[in-house]
Amino acid sequence: MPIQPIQLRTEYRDNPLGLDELEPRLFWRLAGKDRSERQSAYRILVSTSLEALAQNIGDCWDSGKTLSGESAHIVYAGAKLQAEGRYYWKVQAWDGEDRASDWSETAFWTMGLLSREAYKGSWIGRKKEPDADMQPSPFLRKAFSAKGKVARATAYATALGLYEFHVNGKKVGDLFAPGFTDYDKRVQVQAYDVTDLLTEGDNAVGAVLGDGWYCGTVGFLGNHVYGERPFFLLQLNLEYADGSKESVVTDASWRTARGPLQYSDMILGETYDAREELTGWDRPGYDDSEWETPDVRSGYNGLLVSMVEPPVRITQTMKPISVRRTEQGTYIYDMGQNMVGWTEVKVRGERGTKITLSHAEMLNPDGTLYLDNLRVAVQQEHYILKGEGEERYEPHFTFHGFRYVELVGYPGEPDLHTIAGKVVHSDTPRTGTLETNDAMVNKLYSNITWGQRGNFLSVPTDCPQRDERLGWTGDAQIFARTASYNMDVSQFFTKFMWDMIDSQQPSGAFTDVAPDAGWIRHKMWNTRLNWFAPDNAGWGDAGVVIPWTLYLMYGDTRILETHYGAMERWVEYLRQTTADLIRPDYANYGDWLSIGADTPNEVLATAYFAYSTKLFSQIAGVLGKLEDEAKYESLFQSIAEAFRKAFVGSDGRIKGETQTVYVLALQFGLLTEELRQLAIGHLTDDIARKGDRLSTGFLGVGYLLPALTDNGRLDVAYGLLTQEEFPSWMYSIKHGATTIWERWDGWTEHNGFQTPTMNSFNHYSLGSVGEWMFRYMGGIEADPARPGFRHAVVRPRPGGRVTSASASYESLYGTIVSEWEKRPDGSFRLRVVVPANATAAVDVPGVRATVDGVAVSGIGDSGDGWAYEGELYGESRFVVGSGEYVFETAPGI
Ligand code: RAM
Repeated sequence: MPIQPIQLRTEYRDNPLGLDELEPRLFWRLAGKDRSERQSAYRILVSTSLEALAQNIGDCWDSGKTLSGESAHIVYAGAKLQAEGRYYWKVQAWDGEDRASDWSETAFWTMGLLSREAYKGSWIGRKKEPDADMQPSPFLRKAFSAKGKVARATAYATALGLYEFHVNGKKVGDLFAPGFTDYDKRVQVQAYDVTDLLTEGDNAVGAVLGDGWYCGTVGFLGNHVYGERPFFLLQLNLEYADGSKESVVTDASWRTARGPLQYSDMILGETYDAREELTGWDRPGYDDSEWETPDVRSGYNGLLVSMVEPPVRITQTMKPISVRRTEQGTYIYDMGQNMVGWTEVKVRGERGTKITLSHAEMLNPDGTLYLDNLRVAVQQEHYILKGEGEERYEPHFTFHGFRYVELVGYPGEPDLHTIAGKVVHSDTPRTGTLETNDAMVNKLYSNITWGQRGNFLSVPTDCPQRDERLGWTGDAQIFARTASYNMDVSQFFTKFMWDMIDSQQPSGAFTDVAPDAGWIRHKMWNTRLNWFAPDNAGWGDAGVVIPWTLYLMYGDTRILETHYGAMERWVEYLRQTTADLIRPDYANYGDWLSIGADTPNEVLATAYFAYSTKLFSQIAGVLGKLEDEAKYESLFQSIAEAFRKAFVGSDGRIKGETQTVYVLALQFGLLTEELRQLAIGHLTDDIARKGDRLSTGFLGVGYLLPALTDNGRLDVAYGLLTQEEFPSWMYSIKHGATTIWERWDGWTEHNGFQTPTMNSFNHYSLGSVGEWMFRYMGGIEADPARPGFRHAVVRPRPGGRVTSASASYESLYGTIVSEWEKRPDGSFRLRVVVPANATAAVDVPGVRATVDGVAVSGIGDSGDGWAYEGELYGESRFVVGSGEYVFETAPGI
């Protein structure tokens, strides 16, 4: 059997709807059982007709048999795509021996409306209630008649605010739509196929609106950041069986009313009065004569773009592990996990009874909820019963970060089945797994993934509980590589780059927070301190680091092309605001939340300036812009030289002498060979002096273990990984952490809780060690020359108390596995799986290797999917094609 194309995707997605990308990229994987399976050619057919496609007619595009091994990012190159077009496609592949596969199954995508003029509707909302401080959520509805059988119905919906869309009594779509963008500049539009929900004759559509990021509380910026109240826009396009067309759009003919949602705010929680439910409001035949005429907004100047980010969904339901009755008669539940989302509650009781659900991450020593770290956030729901048997309730436009839930005013005796925790985040499917022989290391990895689940909600937020929850760019860039091992963040970060672009300053500066939520525009930063300035080192650099990460992990060159100019402006901005290539002391966050170490701002900022410049030169190289590549490489060399002159002594000591100055200089390539040797000595001396402990903050921590490992001190890296004394990762785990904490000292035995003004227990930044765990410990590394894991480097590094590890990564080509064990006799076993159409270089720690139990003799090609390249510094190197291989090395090494 030759290879077979499977899992077709368009723009990284399964059958996406409403694209506005005129040259969408196509992806597939290849299934094949033999070793070294590869594709030598493909043929793609695209048609608007399933019948034509079945007859192998690609009337929109027939790529012809194309000699190419590429099976990802194939750019559509057929007839011009039309608004609302539905495009079916399939692909055939040829293997290395030129044997043709069967045609794949058919996939499709649809195009969106493509032009502003195509939106015929108006933005509608409900007038403010004069006396209410917190506004009730508006309900909107429209009854209409479909004059015949509906052959196709597509709804294009969005809101300034949040919306929940309903069609004939059914809720359609996902959570927190349309997502967080800079609403002054753009809003995402969601497309839904609602054909099956409509009937001939009477129908009804409706929406419930939430304030969301548009007009509700955003972080600590207060409310009304973009607008005063929410508005909804709908274009429902109907195609009848007879070919005629009709649209139902939002306009003044809709009806609006308030319903049971007294208020629902991201940061301030929700109150729901079930007595005010509008039963049947989203169905035809409902009497809306008492409802009001909606308020029509005059217009909107931002862009209407097709949804790029993955939808927010409930991905898991958690059961509490215990419940305890307090002296006050309330009940405190422990979910067993610090999680993000909300609680669903079941209740029976008298009409008018009010119950309250309160959420917290930690407990005070007296067992009460620790609420001090929430600042102005109120993680509470109030539910007022209608008293009609069992009632189930979960909130609508709010979310919380919590492990503990307090139930107040509950009628009767609640038990472990009364509540359930709903885990809510951007639905970025899991791509990584990692397990070792060490339970604490496994727990650390689990905590890292929970940090990501808890904080990737439309944008990468810093924390999910207090009044902040903003897209801090420094946090995002340091964690981006870890994030992309854990989950498929291709679309998530593609969208976030638009947020960064929308907030990029005219000067070229990328901001500390994106979307900047009006913060810069409204000059809400403190100019004297440069606090919340637009260009902090390690924050603004996200504008270069994130596209580069998407290139490495997904082989995405379009993201580099699209944002090339913006990245160039950033590097030029940095260049122009330096004196003699040394960045001024203008990086106020520094190595944020480092512990017992103060990295000088100018050292840190100059190092990051060099790093952004170097990445930009590499990006220019990838895009074939050779002049720029040379120009910025030479700028990088000059910055490195200026850095050494200004900050590095001949003894290799770097100004500040913190662990972070050493690791940044080492990892960004700022030192000469001689200085490198000296610097690694100073770094390890500092670690030893601190009792084998770290002192790095957000920026240093991501490079700490890589710097040690790359410079021959794997032993020190493992020592830090498994250090259990404060400050360390394991310290928090020893004290019950189920997520990564914002601060090393969020809670300590000696001081208890840190200052409540900034003490999140769910912040992923210090979890950027996940990158090292995959790249070095697990050993799954990307090769920048053949990115996206077309060619992987598998190089596991056993050490410390970690004697076995199993890592897997779901790449664009399929699953890569690196599973190893170091035995007490020193022998080493490694199982590697490489997906079809990919290859890997495998470095096995040890010599005298065998492959599948057969001793390797001499350098060369085995003819069985692998080639032995020989021994190198105590390692054996193989190059392998797809398939599964078991490598072993002799004992005693
Ligand atoms: C705090 C948050 C965030 C960080 C900024 C500098 O508000 O901890 O993670 O990026 O400060």
